[in-house]
Amino acid sequence: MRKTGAQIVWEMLQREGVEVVFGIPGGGIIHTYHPRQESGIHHVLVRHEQSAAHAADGYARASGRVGVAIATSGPGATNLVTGIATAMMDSSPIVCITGQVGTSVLGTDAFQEADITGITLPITKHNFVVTDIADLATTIRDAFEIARSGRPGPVLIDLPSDVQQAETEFVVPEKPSAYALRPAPMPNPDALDRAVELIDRSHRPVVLAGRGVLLSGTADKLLGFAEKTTTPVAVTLLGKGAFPPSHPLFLGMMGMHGHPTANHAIQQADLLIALGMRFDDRVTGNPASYAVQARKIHVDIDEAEIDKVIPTDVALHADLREALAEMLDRARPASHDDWIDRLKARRVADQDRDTLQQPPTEDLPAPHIIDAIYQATDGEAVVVTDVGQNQMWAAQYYAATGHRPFLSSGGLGTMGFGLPAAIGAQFACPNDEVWAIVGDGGFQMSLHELATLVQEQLPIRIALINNRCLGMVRQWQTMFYDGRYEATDLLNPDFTRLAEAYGIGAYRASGLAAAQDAISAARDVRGPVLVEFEVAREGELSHVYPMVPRGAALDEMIHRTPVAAGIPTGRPSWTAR
Ligand SMILES: Cc1ncc(C[n+]2csc(CCOP(=O)(O)OP(=O)(O)O)c2C)c(N)n1
Repeated sequence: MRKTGAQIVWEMLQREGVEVVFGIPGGGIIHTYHPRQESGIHHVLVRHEQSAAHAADGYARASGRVGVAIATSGPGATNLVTGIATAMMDSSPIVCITGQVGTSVLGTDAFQEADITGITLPITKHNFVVTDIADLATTIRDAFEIARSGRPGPVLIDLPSDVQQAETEFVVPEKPSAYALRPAPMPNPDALDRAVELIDRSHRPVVLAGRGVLLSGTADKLLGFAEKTTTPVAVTLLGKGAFPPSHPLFLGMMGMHGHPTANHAIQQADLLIALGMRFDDRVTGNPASYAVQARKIHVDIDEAEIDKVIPTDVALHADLREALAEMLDRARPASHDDWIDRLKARRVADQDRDTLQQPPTEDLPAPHIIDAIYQATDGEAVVVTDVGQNQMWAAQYYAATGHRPFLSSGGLGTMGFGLPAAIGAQFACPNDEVWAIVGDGGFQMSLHELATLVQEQLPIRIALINNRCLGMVRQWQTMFYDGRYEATDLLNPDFTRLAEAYGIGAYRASGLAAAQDAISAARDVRGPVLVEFEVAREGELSHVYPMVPRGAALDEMIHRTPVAAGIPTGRPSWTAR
């Protein structure tokens, strides 16, 4: 049957199982939008193309499927760039479709022409310009295959307007092209032997679990391995959910604002087993002093990550599904009693320094807000963070069980990610309670999407942690730049009235009891809702602790000054995250 390029786009999206796309139309992509209705695919009209990419990314992260963003040529396409880079850094599979000027004027600086494939070359897993309609169907098939296979990532398809309009005989591609099909690497048997030998010989092993564990669906194998070999497990920010947070072998999140027990364990370990993680500098602290006593086994599906930052003793370029199954099968059972006792003692000492162990004062400490959301939702909400202190507090105090996704921009640290990514997550999990935890700075980079929430009637709960400043940068200025507050204090609008202007119900809370009431009221609202929490801009409570200063060793953490250590709150807080 003959079809236009535009019709082929929707036909192929349907065949890929796409239910929803996020975008904004324009002259360069108008032909493609025209036959959209016949496809039955839902289009979400966001208010900025960056949000389209973040929403597609949020959808992908929360559903495990490929997210789709659409933009027009020129400024529409370039507005996608930050969202694409965000997805690339965090291995999120999205396909972006951009309009382009017609092939006859390509390269002439035609109206709204931008070389988007050139611009996105370093931040996409792959990109295409389709100049011949005969290639279109196969290109879309390949784009989805490349986005989701191996280490997932963003793929961009640039579509000149004449290709969108042209007609051809539509033939369904039977399978992706050979170059798009890369078989998963199998673990090298010698490397596996050496890995198992190191595991069997170790006395102080630690597993470092990253997003790769979640992407490969190997959390159950990790649990089996940890229990069989009595190996404690620390997770990266993006690995939250890879290991049950209430498990006695769980150490917590590692890194700059990680759990002190996790960082301490890494520095004391004699073996690190790194699974689907990439030794980001926020995770290692100073690489020269990183886990110097430990041998390192690194399993990753992306060969480029191995030996990139931390030299390994055993490199396993492999799919975790194969490698971890082998390690689980072949490693000898062990108990490591001394090591586990040491870490338990350490955990008890660390617990006393936790903010939740301090009685809340008149000021509302942000950790207590996150904890109140955690308690109210029984840890079963889909949580999407923005970037900054709000992100770190959410990561520290909202335990991710793995039943529901915990979404955060880790690699790029993109402010403005939270709200649009929550839109995508709500489409991926329509029956789940979605909380977007944002700061007042990042919220103002994305609040135009309040209109999208209303238009789509998405029941997203926005927890706005308002400290009237760019908190994380201000924290650094307090701690490392002599308290010189350069460009970090914000003059904010009245956020509750702003939300109301969009037709969104809003609450404001400034003490713990009011915060708990507001959370409970917000949970009863059927549509979108905003809760603004007023928190301190100054003083100890305004900082995220603990913290590894830049350039320091991972266990050289700065802790909050203990006010009244050891006051019980009824919940062993640090053990459950
Ligand atoms: C797009 C972007 N611009 C700048 C930064 C640098 N940055 C990191 S955290 C931060 C402060 C964030 O402030 P806010 O959103 O209010 O959150 P808070 O840290 O106060 O929780 C800034 C400016 C960034 N990460 N992303």
